[in-house]
Amino acid sequence: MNTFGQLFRVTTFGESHGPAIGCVIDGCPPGIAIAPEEFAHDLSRRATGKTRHTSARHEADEIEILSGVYESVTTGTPIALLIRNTDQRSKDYANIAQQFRPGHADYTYWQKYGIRDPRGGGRSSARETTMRVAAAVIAKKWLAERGVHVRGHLAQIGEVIPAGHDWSVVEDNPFFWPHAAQVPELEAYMDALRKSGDSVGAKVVVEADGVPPGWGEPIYGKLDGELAAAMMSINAVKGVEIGDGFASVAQKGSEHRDAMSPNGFASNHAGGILGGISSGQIVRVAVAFKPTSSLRLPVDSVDVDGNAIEVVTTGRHDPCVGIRATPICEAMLALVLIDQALRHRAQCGDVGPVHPRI
Ligand code: EPS
Repeated sequence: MNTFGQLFRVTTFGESHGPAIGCVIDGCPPGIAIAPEEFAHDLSRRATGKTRHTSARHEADEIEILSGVYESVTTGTPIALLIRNTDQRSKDYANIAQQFRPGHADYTYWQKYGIRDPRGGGRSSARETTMRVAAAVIAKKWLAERGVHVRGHLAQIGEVIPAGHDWSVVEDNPFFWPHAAQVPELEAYMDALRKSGDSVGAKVVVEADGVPPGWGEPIYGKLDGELAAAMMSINAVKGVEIGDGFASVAQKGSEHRDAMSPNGFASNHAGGILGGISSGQIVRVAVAFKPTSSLRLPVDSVDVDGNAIEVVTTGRHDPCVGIRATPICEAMLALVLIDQALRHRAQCGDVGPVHPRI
């Protein structure tokens, strides 16, 4: 399955070292103004090669709009977006073409299909997430026209957590970190990690403001259920929390419930979702990324013939793929929201709530 969404359907295609990656968006509303240059900002936020803390691969990530847009406005017909790969170094993968990297998808792809494209991780590469971000540029635009805004930040790298929270600094540092004073500490942490040859996990928090009450479908199309599936579909994701998430386990009901008054909700433990439907509060999602498995540190493994071997991965790998993941999680949040908004409009006739909101 390479398609996501029911009414705003995004199909991505392509491999990391193939000639190109791309997507087709079917069901996009007509009339959204979108020019090729509007993709650059989010694509660059996600891209490799921008700082020493991410993979050194340099891709221009230039979007070609092949269809569905006329005179910079969406027409309602399928939108095809293409990005040509230009900086593949497939020889980096020659040694591991017949080997399995412990912790990597190359073993499971091989078992499932009997064949795999080992170059750059093929389809399982983080390169695929480029097209999610591209598709979400259009979704974000449609949502913004309806007062819905999506943003995110990094909330943990390894054992380091933010010592403060200021949204205004998130876009000014290479880590999407919400506390500027810690950036030198993170730089030193990542430099030491990179030198050691190891990798580390990370947590991203994304939120959507302005979502009206009513988006999300009971029972199987729950907003939180679809958000979990969307985030889990990103490579390297191992956990998703909505609102207080796993911390809810230790809470009492009297603490977890969000008191209501004519002035609104007193708190937001629920993460803006009740019964799978948006409550009108900020929708908040936390996403856990595992440490990258492509390491130059040797590890025991097997080859395709079942022989015991020692694997060493060379190449330009991210020591913490979560560092680039904030725009990807934002993209999946936007794609879920536009799809749910269109589904709500299809059934209920409008994107807004039925009753005045509290
Ligand atoms: C990736 C490995 C690296 C990264 C790549 C994701 O690929 P390569 O070995 O070809 O340099 O550069 O990320 C991207 C190219 C991208 O655009 O995100 C992996 O194994 O997932």
